Amino acid sequence: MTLSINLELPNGVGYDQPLGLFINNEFVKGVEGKTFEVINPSTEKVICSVHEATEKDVDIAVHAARKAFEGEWHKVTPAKRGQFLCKLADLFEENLLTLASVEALDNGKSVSMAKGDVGAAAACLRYYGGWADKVHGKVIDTEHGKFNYTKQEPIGVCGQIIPWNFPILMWAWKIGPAIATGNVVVLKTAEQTPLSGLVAAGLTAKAGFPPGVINILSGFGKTAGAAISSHMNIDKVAFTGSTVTGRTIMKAAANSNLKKVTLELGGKSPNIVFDDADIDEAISWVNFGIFYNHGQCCCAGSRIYVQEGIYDTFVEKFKKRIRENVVGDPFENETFQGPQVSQLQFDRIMEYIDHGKKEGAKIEIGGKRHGNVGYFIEPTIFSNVDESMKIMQEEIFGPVASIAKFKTVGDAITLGNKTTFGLASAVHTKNLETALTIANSLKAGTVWVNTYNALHAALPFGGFKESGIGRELGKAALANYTQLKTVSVNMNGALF
Ligand code: TXE
Repeated sequence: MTLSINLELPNGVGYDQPLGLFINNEFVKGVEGKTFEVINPSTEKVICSVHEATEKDVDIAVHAARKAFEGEWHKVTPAKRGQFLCKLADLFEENLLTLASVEALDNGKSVSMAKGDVGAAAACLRYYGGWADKVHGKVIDTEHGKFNYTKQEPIGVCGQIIPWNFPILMWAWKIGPAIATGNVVVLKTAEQTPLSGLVAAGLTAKAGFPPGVINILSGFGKTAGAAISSHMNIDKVAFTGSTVTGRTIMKAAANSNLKKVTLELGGKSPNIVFDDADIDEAISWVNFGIFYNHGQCCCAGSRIYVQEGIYDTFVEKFKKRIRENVVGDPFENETFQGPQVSQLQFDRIMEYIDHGKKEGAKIEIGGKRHGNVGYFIEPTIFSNVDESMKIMQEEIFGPVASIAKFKTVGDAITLGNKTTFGLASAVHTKNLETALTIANSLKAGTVWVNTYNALHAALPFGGFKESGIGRELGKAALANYTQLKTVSVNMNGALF
């Protein structure tokens, strides 16, 4: 099979899609010669096949990365690393429409939403480009005749495993802080969505990164992913995906070389609306919180709690609002919701919907497949739910909201925290005291007030409880990719 093909997309964008594994700044075939098909979730048809990385390819990529880390990359100044990242950000922006269109084709999100992802990915790369020469240690005084200082050193070869819900954005979230701090990476994209990551790989070579610094592999979790998490020559693994796989990766890290682990996992985030909120604004945020990206967000506001005084009005208005969410072709301008990413995800979500019905929850709207081609699901709302139900406890990762009533601030806090997850949350109210009481009481890595999905490259993002370990974005993410060295100098020669 060839190493690239020319693709013409429904919106007229034509481009060369790389198909190989990106190792040492070159696209290559996998050692075992395997390939796998990439499916368009809107049409269920094959887009193309890409080369598949197996354990041996992971090994080759790790070797290339190690060589770069110990060699040329080590000598590149922090300022230069920052320039490479900023150049890459420029290239993302220059290729914004192409990258967004590839994302729409492969993932199913609308081109307009995907443009937002590519813009945010460029902003993230540029943000970390800015940090590259500002990561410093400290001088620590202890006593006369001693000189102590700390250094923040890169960890080394970082394995990175990303999911399919935000392919290009997760690529940037992982690569930005790792490269800014002087590491090298072997990144595996998700098997459902390898295409944009390969286009971006080609851009890294154009941005001037030396060979071996950024390596991008297409492959499956149980083979390439497992090889990364158990590799003896990878110093750190960073993962975004399901909690189940997060546990597997942590075990593999423990059982191999105790590589450092950071995890960004699932969620079941509460979105709490008080009687005094601006109801129309709150509905817009609640709608965006759960139905954005077809519900395929780790921070999706899937548990909606509405105070009793406005509950009935809220449900009616919310249903009306949802009817305006255009479900359909990602290449149409007005589309808000495209297909789910795969047949497997479609089936999982439909099973949850069935389960909700069997458990006695009431479908207010939706609940069925949309159309008969592609993995489209109607935006769905369940009411009459309680905390014991599976649909209130497990991450559905689809366009399915559950809505329940509460009475007091105390009830809202208790309900909001009734989950093993702790990624995100939100509160809608005009009362500052209520907002801050909720913000201080919810056990979640992010609390949004009168907004939702308000992510920014400068704002740390990550989970309490079973939603993860470590933080992405912001200055906080730099700590995921540095290790502290303490140097203590004895300046008077004496033993004591
Ligand atoms: O996830 P996996 P799946 C949640 C969401 C979804 C569920 C299942 O609830 O319904 O996970 O999705 C790689 N060793 N999220 O099955 O398995 C895999 O190849 C190493 C939440 O797609 O976690 C892919 O690159 N790697 C989420 C990545 O892990 C392995 C985003 C994610 O796949 C591996 C996606 C293994 N043994 C799903 N097995 C979020 N937090 O945003 C798989 N992988």
